[in-house]
Amino acid sequence: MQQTYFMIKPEIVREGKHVGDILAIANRAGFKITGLAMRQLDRALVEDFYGEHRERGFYKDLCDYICSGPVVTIRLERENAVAALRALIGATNPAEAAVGTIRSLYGESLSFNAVHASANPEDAARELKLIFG
Ligand code: 3AN
Repeated sequence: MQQTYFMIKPEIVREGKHVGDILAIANRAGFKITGLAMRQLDRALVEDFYGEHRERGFYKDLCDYICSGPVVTIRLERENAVAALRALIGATNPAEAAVGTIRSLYGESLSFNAVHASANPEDAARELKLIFG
């Protein structure tokens, strides 16, 4: 079994309508939810979380956005969890995400793309430690 980090971003939480649907999609795909919390993340944690993007033009806006309201933090477990969850959420840009993926269903744009999922097993371990301790 492998673990990965999944996060429902602020605009979805603020709207309050699709959190359950998104969790259900993960459960239907065979993921077990082993950690779950709705949290306002603090700025320093978010800057660390997205540290690999520090030099990118969108870094400040990305951190502002993730800190703009509560997110849902989720630890998921499944065989091949990291790759399976990346496939389930779809491409970073919802306009390019395959039909039926979470970002194609609920993402608005590249900047507001509904959810985050760890990109690789090393990131999953780092992100789970940052978020769940
Ligand atoms: P992913 O979330 O698919 O792993 P990353 O790690 O490349 O994608 O980007 C992290 C987050 O930064 C994305 N979820 C998205 O919200 C934002 N982002 C990525 N690229 C851009 C961009 N060119 N312009 C604005 N926001 C971006």
